[in-house]
This record gives sequence, C-alpha cells and structure tokens, in this order.
Amino acid sequence: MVNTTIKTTKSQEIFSAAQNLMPGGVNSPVRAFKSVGGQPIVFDRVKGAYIWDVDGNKYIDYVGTWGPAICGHANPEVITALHSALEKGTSFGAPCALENVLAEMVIDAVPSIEMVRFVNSGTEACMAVLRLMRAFTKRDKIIKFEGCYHGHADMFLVKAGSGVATLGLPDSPGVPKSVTGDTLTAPFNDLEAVKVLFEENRGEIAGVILEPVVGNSGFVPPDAGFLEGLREITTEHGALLVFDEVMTGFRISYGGAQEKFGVTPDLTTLGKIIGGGLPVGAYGGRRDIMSMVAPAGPMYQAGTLSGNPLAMTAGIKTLELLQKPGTYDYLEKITKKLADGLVEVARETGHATCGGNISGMFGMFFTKGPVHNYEDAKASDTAKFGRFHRGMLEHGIYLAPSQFEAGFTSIAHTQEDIERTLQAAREVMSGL
Ligand code: KE4
Repeated sequence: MVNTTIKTTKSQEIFSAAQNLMPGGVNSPVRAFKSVGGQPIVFDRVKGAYIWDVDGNKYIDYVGTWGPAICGHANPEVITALHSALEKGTSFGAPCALENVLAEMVIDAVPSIEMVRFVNSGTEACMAVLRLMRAFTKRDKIIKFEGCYHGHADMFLVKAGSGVATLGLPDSPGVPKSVTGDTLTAPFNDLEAVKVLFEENRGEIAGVILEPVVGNSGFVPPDAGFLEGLREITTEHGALLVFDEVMTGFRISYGGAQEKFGVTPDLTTLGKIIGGGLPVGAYGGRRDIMSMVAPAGPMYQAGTLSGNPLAMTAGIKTLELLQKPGTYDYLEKITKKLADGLVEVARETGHATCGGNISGMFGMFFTKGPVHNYEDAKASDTAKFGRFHRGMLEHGIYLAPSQFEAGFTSIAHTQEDIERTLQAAREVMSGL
C-alpha cells in the first residue's frame, strides 16, 4: 500500500528502481518500512527539524538519521566547519590533531572513558569492544539482553533488536553456532536471570553488554536498581560491564546514560552523535583495559578511515554545540511535552498506550504497559503502530518506521513543531 493523500510519485519511481539495484532497495533494512507498510519516502534534502522528499512534501522529522542530527539536520555551524575541513582533504590515513581534540572531548564528557579508539560505525565499536572484553578477561562468554541491538556483527545477532526485531528474523542465516554459542541472553531489567547465568557459567563470562536505555526494542528505560545491580554482579564475578551508548551517548545527557544514572561501566561504545552525521564510532574505557589495544597492546583492531579529519570535524563541532548551557533542559522540555502528549492523545481517543522520554529520546507502545523488556514490547499492538505511522506520514510527520525503534528530537525542534505533531496525532488516532 502506498501513501494515499500525499503525492509520492517520484518516491515510488526511485524506490522501485532501487529494488533492482540494492537488496530491498535500501542500504539498511529498517529503512524499507517493512513492518509499518507503505513504501518509504525518498529524501531529497534535510534542514533543522525538517525533511523534504523528492516530491516536495515536507515533514517534521523524529528519526534524525537515527540519532546523529541532535543539533538539527545540516546545522549551519557544522556545515561551515566541514567546508573549511574539506579544503585540507578528507582522509589522511595518518595521525591528525583533530583526533586529539575529539578524543579529549569524549574523555572529558564520559565518566568511564580514560582512553578512546575511533572507528567508523557503532557496529565496529561493538565488535572491537567484545574482542577487548575477551582479551582482557581471557574468558569467552558474554551476556547480552533480548531486544538489544549492538550492530550486525555475528556474535550479537542473538535475539537482537532494531531491524532484526522489525523484520521478525529469528536471528540470521550465515551466523555459525560456533560464534553465537558463547552469547548468553537474559530479559532486559531481569537481574535474577543474570545472576543465574553467572552461577551456571562461573568464571567463564567476560562481561555484560547492554543498551543502558534500550532504543532497539522501542524505548525501554532501565528499572530502578537494574544498572546498579549489573555493576555489582559483574564486579563480584570479575567480569566487565559494558554500556553500548551508541544511541544514548551525548543524547540523554552530555555524559550519556552513565552520567544520567550515576553508574560507571568499565567500557563504553559510542557512535551516531560523535560523528555529527558523518561515519564515526568509538570504544573506550579504563586505561588498563584500553592499553591492550594494538599497537599499545596485543589486541588487534584497525580501520582505513578511522579518525579521518572530516568526520572528526563534524563530531567536534556537534559536541561544541551540545556544550551550550540549557541544551539538555530544552531537549527534555520539548520531548517530554511530545511523549506525554502522544500518550494523552492516544488515551483520550481510546487507545491503550504507554510511553515516555529521557531527554531527546522517546517512544510509545500501543499497550497499557508498562513495557519492561522485549517480550512486553512484542506484545503491544504493532499492527496499530503501523497504521499510526502511515497516518502520521500522511500528516507530514516522520516517525521511525518500526515499533522496535526509539524516536529522537533535536535542538532545532520548536514548541510549534511539537504542537503540530500532537494535533496530527489526535486526528490520526481518532481514525485508527
Ligand atoms: P551502526 O553500525 O548502525 O552505526 O551502529 C550499530 C548500533 C550499535 N548499538 C546501538 C545501541 C545502536 O542503536 C546501533 C544502530 N542503531 C540503529 C537504529 N536503531 C541504526 C539504524 C539502522 O540500522 O539503519
């Protein structure tokens, strides 16, 4: 089914052609709208809080290229900085001072990070941090949580969230059991299940990796005491605690979830915002652990474009903008109004709904809730979410095209944008 009320002729033409060129017509599965129906719109340009598609339709954007656009798309200060960086070249494949600048900003901001390595995506960061966990502890097993997504590396494709959940894939063909055999899973927010895994695998677990606030099962915050409990359990068993803050880093506070909740992991992964829209990922943490990474130590990891001056420039300027006083208070204010408003409008129009936000990250489910984990999220009315998504698109509001994703605002979103979004939601939900 294609979007009916808005003209999407060009989008349809381009997307149809794309399907003969690239699997599913996309370069990342969640973009294909598989779980919400309808055809994706093809973007032409973005600016601030807005998107324009190739047919000229304008939308208020709550995906923000999956988190990086926290300062608004094509932020003029970021663009200007990139223009001057471009004059000096795009990639050196050698040390450059800009890497020091961004490294110092990340180290200053993120409590757990004493030393950092830049890579080119969140997937790379998570792959590397897993190898480092195993190298440091000399143990092979890891614990991840159902519905959490840590990129598409083999060892994480076990009950993963995001696009894997969106497409309802049991896991993925091509991933040998020999690789996932050491990946143990537990329900998010279930400390007892984690304790049992540690008891059953005494001395064999390298560590626990999680999204401290889950964005890849939809928006699922940690229950009180959950993060603190994981810190205790891992320390007790000589295992490492790893926060995958690819999504939450610099999003829910300048120091991420670990600053917000006051729980310091041993290692952290980052991505998205630290690249300001260009490809950057990072992993970092305790100096004694990071010193194992080649060439300082024996654990190998490398990358041609890692730390390239163009991506470093976009990241540096983005973090500078986020340091402005009041940034996160503003994100909290407008996003709380949005998230609470969506739940209120849904309930007023007769739909069981729950949801919420932490700073500029939000989500909602069509279920009474509360949603504590992936099972709860899967039990929500995902078909209704699909109809809601399409209706909002036709009203000029671009939400993440999956129930198993979070939403994102930016400092470019205005009160008027939020009010317009809530008005659209009221109209759509009245007809759901
Ligand atoms: P990338 O390899 O996509 O840069 O990062 C992987 C990753 C790792 N960890 C977390 C917590 C993540 O959210 C992600 C990627 N997020 C998804 C959206 N939920 C990226 C969007 C996509 O897959 O197209």
